[in-house]
Amino acid sequence: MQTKVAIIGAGPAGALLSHILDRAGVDNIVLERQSRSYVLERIRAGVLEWGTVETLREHGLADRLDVEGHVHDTINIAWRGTETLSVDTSEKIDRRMMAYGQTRIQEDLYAAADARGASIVFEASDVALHNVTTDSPYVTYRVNGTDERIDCEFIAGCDGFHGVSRQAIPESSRKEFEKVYPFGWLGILSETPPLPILLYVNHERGFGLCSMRNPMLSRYYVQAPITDSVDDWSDDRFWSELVGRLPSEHADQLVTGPSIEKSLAPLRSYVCEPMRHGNMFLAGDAAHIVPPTGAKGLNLAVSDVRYLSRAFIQHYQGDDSFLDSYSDMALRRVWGAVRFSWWLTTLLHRFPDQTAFDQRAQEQELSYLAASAAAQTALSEQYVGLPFE
Ligand code: FAS
Ligand code: PHB
Repeated sequence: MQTKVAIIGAGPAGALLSHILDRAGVDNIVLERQSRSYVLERIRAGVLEWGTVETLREHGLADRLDVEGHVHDTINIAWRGTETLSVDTSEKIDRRMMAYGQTRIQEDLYAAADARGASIVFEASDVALHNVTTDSPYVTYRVNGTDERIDCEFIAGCDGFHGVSRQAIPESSRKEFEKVYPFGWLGILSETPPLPILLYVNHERGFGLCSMRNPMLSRYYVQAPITDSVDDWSDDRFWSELVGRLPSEHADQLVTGPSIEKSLAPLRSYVCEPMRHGNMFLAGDAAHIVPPTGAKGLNLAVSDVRYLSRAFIQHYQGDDSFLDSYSDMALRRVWGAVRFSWWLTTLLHRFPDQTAFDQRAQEQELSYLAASAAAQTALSEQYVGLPFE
């Protein structure tokens, strides 16, 4: 098989890249290790930067989002069990966020792929990248018991943190930056009415988060020891911990119910530099990971794809400037989101070796945030997402 761009991975990054390239007439084939249903069943991100909403709208992917999405005007942080600060991002920077689950975005991307007859190969195993530093790279893989090969001009590694593409950059050519956090997030979905606001919680027992997917589907998280497993967390224990970390004004509004999904996610910050090696380009979690505190993971995948799709399209129009600048441009936005996510994680979580001084210092920073319009503007523009380059 021949194509212009071979895309590894059909998560949000790969599926969106394929969509944009197809609309621009740039031929591509997507190879996905898992089945379509497996990808669609994964529960992940829930909050979209406004730039992500605009990107999906630009490419005809926002019909359902514009009906089912819930616009958030405020970021709210509760602390000390009694205080709550509310930052109105629309008042501070005239931009908002949208609550719309990644699962929905994946469904919308696959529906669009079906409608255009896209080439997505599911259950492709043993994907391997070859000759990435030559002008004739190719990808091999196995599907339905048959070995296959795709000759291409470029390879887009959109295969997530545990994919193979990043390994195509020799260790001698890549710099890796990593920070592993000493705790995880225990997340549940419940078919209950959510709180009316997006609410983060700093508490001496640990972090909490109240979010949503729709008016009858809530998404909640509590910080949990990384040594725990999901089996250590009954629904009763989860609700008791979450309610115990909330000020009473919010705890009284919380509607509990049976979990329909429960998972424990580890937290890490990770960046691979560069995001290009020869004619292979990384996008999304293949190149970087952020703790979900800043709601950046999915949004970074979208911004990488916005830059990379422009670079490929401009290349086929005779201009390589965006290809040549892709890695540096993407990494400027990645490091901005990585630093912000690290800062918010450090501010809101309880670290195992934390002292009474550290807890007081966190609470003082939250008091300052509550009192300072300048600090709230800085929080707003980073949370909602800085403008694209
Ligand atoms: P993805 O990992 O989504 O997709 C990569 C795809 O490549 C997968 O479908 C995988 O099957 C495929 N693949 C892997 N190896 C392959 C191979 N060798 N060959 C072919 N295909 C291969 N972000 C937030 O903003 N908020 C959150 O609350 C949040 N929660 C998360 C919870 C969990 C458990 C995880 C793992 C991530 C979470 N994230 C969250 C981050 C998440 O949303 C990612 O940022 C987002 O999925 C990134 O999209 P992709 O880069 O496409 O990577
Ligand atoms: C979610 O709704 O899943 C969510 C919201 C905000 C975050 C992380 C996850 O920071």
